[in-house]
Parts: sequence; structure tokens; C-alpha cells
Amino acid sequence: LVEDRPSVADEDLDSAAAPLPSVSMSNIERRWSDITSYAPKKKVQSWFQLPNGKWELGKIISSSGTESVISFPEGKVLKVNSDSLIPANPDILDGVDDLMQLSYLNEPSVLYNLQYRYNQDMIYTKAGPVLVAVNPFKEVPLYGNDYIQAYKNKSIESPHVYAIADTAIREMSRDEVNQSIIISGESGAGKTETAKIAMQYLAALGGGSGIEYEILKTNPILEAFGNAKTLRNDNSSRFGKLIEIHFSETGKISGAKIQTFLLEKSRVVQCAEGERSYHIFYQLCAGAPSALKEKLNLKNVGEYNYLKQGNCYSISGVDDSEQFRIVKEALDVVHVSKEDQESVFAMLAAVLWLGNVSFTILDNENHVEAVADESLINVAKLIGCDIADLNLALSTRKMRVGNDNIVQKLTLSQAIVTRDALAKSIYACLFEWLVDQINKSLAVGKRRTGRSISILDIYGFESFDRNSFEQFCINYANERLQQHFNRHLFKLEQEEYIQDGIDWAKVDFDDNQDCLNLFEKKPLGLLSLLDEESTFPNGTDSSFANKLKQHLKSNPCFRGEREKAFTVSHFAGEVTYDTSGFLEKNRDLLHLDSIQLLSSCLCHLPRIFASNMLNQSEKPVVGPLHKSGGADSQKLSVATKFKGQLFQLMQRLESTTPHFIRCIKPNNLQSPGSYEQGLVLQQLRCCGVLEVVRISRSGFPTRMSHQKFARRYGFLLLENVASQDPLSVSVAILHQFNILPEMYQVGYTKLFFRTGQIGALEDTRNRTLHGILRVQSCFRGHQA
Ligand code: AD9
Ligand code: MG
Repeated sequence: LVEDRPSVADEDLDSAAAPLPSVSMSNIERRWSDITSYAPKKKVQSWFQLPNGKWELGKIISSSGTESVISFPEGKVLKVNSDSLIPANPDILDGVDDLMQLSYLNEPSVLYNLQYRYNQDMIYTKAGPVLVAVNPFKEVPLYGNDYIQAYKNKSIESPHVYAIADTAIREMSRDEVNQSIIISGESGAGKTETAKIAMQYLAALGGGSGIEYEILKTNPILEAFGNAKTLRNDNSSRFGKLIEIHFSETGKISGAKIQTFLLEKSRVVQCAEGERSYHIFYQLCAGAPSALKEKLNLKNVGEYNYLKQGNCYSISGVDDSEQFRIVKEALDVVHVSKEDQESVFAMLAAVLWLGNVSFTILDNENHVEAVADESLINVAKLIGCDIADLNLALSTRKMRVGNDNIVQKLTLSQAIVTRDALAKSIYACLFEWLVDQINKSLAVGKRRTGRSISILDIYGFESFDRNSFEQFCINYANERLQQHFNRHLFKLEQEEYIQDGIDWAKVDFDDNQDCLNLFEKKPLGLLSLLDEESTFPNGTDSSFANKLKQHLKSNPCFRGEREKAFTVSHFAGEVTYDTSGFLEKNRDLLHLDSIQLLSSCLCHLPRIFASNMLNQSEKPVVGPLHKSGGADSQKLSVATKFKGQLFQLMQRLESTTPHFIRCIKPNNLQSPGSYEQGLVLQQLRCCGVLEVVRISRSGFPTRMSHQKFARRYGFLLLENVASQDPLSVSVAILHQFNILPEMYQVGYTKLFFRTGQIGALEDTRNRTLHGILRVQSCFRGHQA
């Protein structure tokens, strides 16, 4: 049997650049072995973990309780501790399209099953109610109209994003409940592509009014302005997105609404070596027609400081100038007027020129003023302000001392911060404004039913060598989503048991409420303490870190680290955050002088931006109160605003039926055909796929109807059963094989088993069938 099984290609295993994480008998496996004590049997296939962390499939030659002898396909034979063996599934289960069908649900079996399918371009697999999508990094022939029709007619059943979208549509009309498709996974795992594939299906089935075309066209716009090339993904989304697609009574799309979360502003003014700023800058420089170039004084990308830092100007296989044409066309479709488009491009050029503004030092206190060169002149011209006003806004700050207004000169470093803050704000406001325009164009028509399908494409859990404020917010969001995920799946599980009338003893599951409390508790939670420290004029990243250590040291999810760092135990693992920059990023101040400058501009966009910023500032305050009485705009902190958005999002999702898609990145090279076990395993753990498995495992994950069970194993019965009905036959089988009463439950229609029970039966069935075949061939041999 072992020899027949296509083995994991060695070169795939060897290509794993990073050492595999230690996967020997994780907690999950231990829990698993608590439920079924696996006694290795002769000739049975088993997983064994090599010292390098890779799993290898072998066949047990002999076993004496604590020790087993196992042979591997290439002839190697090892004597190993029986405890270190993990059962493998019988061959008939190779590449099953739902991991729940595996008799033995363990990490190596799940990894192997996904890889088996991936090697055949079957990138989608179900894990119970969750769809797992492994990024193919190449075109796979699974999409387009023929497939859409096939899923619509239900003539294909294999797992697919289309099938998920189809279920969402059906359940929306059947149950009259809003639906959501929640896509997660780490950077480059395929979330955005998956979201587009789902939208494609919804547009095809709900199309007709023409609005679906507009909805699809929002993708190139948002990607141009909100995506960038990073080291992990050439088209990385630097914002989270929820798109709510509304349907009319006749099932046609009637409109849509987009909400975005936490755009990475810092990328506008700085990016790492080998990365790019937002695509649109390169697209504009490459694709603007000469008249526009002249009007905006556009230069080559290499002339702009903000774009120079990454030392990366192009993306292989991408034509920025062609992309620019596509974006302009899309802007037309969503009704952004030509005039507005030109203003948008002017803002982009202004941001680029701002990065080139330099300063001269005036005195020995390092005070500066901006150099009145081409850059400064261009910025002033593009936003429509006075050169002198711009210079003042960049190099001075108005302060109130007592009853007097004084003007303070900025130092070089302060001026640079001010300049960059202005550039970041203009860009972020532009992004928000664009989303507003898109929403106006997609506004839900009058004949709305109030029914919708929302698609959430949000950054997955992140854990890097160095984790900052952005990871802090992202991981907090994931913690919330994970709770939603756990609770929902658990509920589903419970419902099925109740429906089939089986005993439902309460099954525990790890809730992550403790970790959420660590973030959210008032006044002594991470977010409250961060906000408090951000309002103190003398607050620094170190004083913040100290405060955390002082107040949270007894929290089991928290650990203070050396210097300015701290560690949080997230559901997906521990992450150590470096607090450097936390306060500044949380305050995200734009000085009132800059806002006033924007509000005095001749161009309409800067004025809109200024008034939006002032509107936001009316809410509760966070921001350093200067001893002298601050003239800074006081506004909601970034973390508080994000938390508010997140709560709103969760509320919205709570009222929907969720459908989960977990995207998996099989390698870090963005290349097809390579499947790194360690990397995949890490993600399966992080995005909770093994958690679903675990939740199910603490119940009765294997289900089989009475009929199927009786048909499949009935021939193994040694004695005749009085009644031939499937239930009686099934019960007789259970008795004959001594399956312990706590290992199964008999429902109205199905039998429910603990993990591993069917596996053992299946092994017996196979051995018996082999025996029968051998006897038959002997018998035929005799006859001949
Ligand atoms: V990030 O968190 O925004 O950095 P995503 O969104 O998870 O990330 P994305 O959807 O951008 O990843 O996918 C990355 C790349 O993988 C795409 O640019 C495609 O080249 C590739 N990809 C992803 N899914 C598919 C697919 N179903 N078919 C073909 C795919 N290629
Ligand atoms: Mg993305």
C-alpha cells in the first residue's frame, strides 16, 4: 500500500528555506491522543517525524507496545518510540475534498492532504464549514463563465470560492438573512484575489442592472491607491476592506458600499529597500499623457525622494503605464469627473514634490526655513496656495501662550516631521475621498431589500522579527475576528448534534476573551493605557512601555520584555512588540497650521480634506497638550478610531451568516509548484484551521449515515443479525468491534464518532478485503 502512494516530492521538501518549526506532538496532537489511544498495528501506515521536522510516511513492520519498527519507502528501517508515531489515513482517503472526511485528523495528515490536492491544481479544500485556499501563484483553469454556470447549476461539487458565494446567495434569499464572506490569511496568501473571484460570481449571478460592472471596477482603483509592492507580495493591500453588496427583491445587485480600515500612511513617505510606495505614483509618472505631465511638472519616478528610498521602480510583469489607463477608465465608470480626476492627479504630484522640499538652517539652534526651489513652488501651485504660506506652515508653528499668539520656528527634524505629516495626510484624505466618491456612485438604489452579502478582505495575523504599532492593530483585529470564528463554528457544531438528537455534553473550546480583555479593558488595558500616555505631553514610548509593565504584569496574556518591548500571547502565537513610534503613530497629529493651510487653498480637494479633518477633531480628545496651551488639532487617537471601526464591523458581521475562507501561502517566493510544509503548517495553526479541527475533535467529527455504515462494514459481521435494517446492522458492527460507548453516538439519521474510530474499522476492512482477494486469487490459481 505504501509504495502505491505518490510520495511527497523530495525537491519540494528540500526547497523549504526556513527550518521547520518543531511540530513534534504539539498540544493538539496530545489532546488528540488523549481521545484515542493509538496502538500501532502491523502493516498500518504511520507518520514519523524526522529530526529535521519533516513528516515521513512509513509502514509499521512490528510493534511491541512502547517500541515499533517502521520501514520507509526508500528502504530505510527505524526502531522508534511508539508514542512518536501518528496514524496516517488509508489510501482511499488520499486527497479528500473535505478534511473532515479524514479518519485521522492530525497535522501531518492535513498537510499531506492539502499538498496532494495542490499538486494537482486542486487549490480549494473544505475544512468542515471553512474553505481553505492554497495560493497557486499561477493561472489555474478553475474560473470564468463555464465554471460559474457549473456551480450555479450545481453540476460541479468540488470546493470553490464560487460554491461559497453560491451558498451565500442561496442562504440570503432562503433565510432572508444578510451574509458575509470573511477572508483571512497572511500577506500574499491570496485574500484580495479570492475576494475578486467571489465578487465575479456575485456579479455574474446578480448582474443585469449594470451596477455590477461599476462594482468590479472599484478593484483597480482601490488597488492602485491602496496596494503596493512589498517584500511579501507584489500587490500587497495596505488597508482592510469590507464591501457590502446589496440585492433587490428579484435577486439583482442594487448597489454596494465600501468601508476601508487603517490605510498604512507611513508608506507614502518611507518604504523599505526593495519595496514600493503606492502603485498609483508609478502609474501616474509612467502613464500620464504629456499635457498632464507638463501641467503637473511631473518627472521620472527616480527624481522623487519618496519613491527613491525603496530603490525599486517596477514590478516584473506589470506595465504601470497600461495600469494608469485602466485606472482612469475605472474612474470614469464610477463617475469621477475628468475635472476631479485631474485634481486627484494634482494631489498625487503635490505629495511627490513635497518629498523633495528641503530646508536651510538659519541659526545655531537648528531653526529652518524651506528652500524656495522648484519643489516648493510646485507644491504651492498644485494645491493652490501661496509659496510664503506654505513655507511658514512647514517651518513654523503658531502657539498660544497665555493670551498671546506666538510663532515658534521649527528645527530641522521638526520641519521634516511636519512636511511628512502633511504629505501623509493629503494622501490618506485623498484615499478616503475616493472611497466616498465610489460609494456615492454605487449608492444603493431605492428598490433595496436591505439584503446584502459582505466580503471582508482584511490583513491576517502578522508576526515579524520586529513588530510595531501596525502589527499591534492588525493582530488586535484578528483576535476579534478569531473570536467571531470560534463562536460561530462552535454554534454550528452544537446545532448539528441537537438536530440529530444526540447527547450534547458541553464541549470546551479555547475562547480568546482573555486576550481581548488585555487589549480592551478600561482603564487598565493596552488600548486605554496607550491613549492615556498619548495625551501626556511628556509621554514617550518608554514611559508607555513601563506603564504596561507596571499595570499588566500579572495578566497571563502579557509579558514585559527588556527595554521598550512587550509580548502578547495571541491565539495564533506570541508576538513581541517594540513600542518605538507607538505614541507618534497613535497620535497621528497634523498641526493646525497645516490644516489651516489646506483650508486656505484655491483647489477644492485640499479644502475638503481640511474640513474633514476638522470635523473629526470635534470628537473626544487625544493629543499632547502643550504646556503652553496647544494649538494642535485634537482628535480621536488612531487606536481608538480603529477599535470603534472594529466594533462596528463586528456588530455588522454578527447579524450575518458568515462563510469563512482561509487563504494559505505555500511558499515565500511567490512561485508556483512549491509547497513548504513548515510554512503551511504555521499558517494552518495561525488562521485557526487546526482550531476548527480541534473544536470538532472534542466532539464527534466523523459522521456517517446508518445506511452507508451498514453497507460499508456489514460484511465484516461474523454472526447474522436478526433484523437487516441499517440501524440494527450498524449497532451489531459497533458491538462486534468493541467500539466503546463513549466513542460514538447514535443519532436519528447518522452515527457520530470520535476521531480515529472509523480509521480502525477501515484498517480491518482493508485487511479483510486483502485476505479475501488473496484467497480468491489462490482459488482461481487452483482452478486454472
Ligand atoms: V496582502 O495581505 O494584501 O499582502 P493577499 O491579498 O492575501 O496579500 P493577493 O490576493 O494579493 O494576496 O495574492 C497575491 C498573489 O498571488 C496575486 O497577485 C496572484 O499573483 C497570486 N494569486 C492569489 N490567488 C490566486 C489565484 N486564485 N489564482 C492565481 C493567485 N493566482
Ligand atoms: Mg490583499
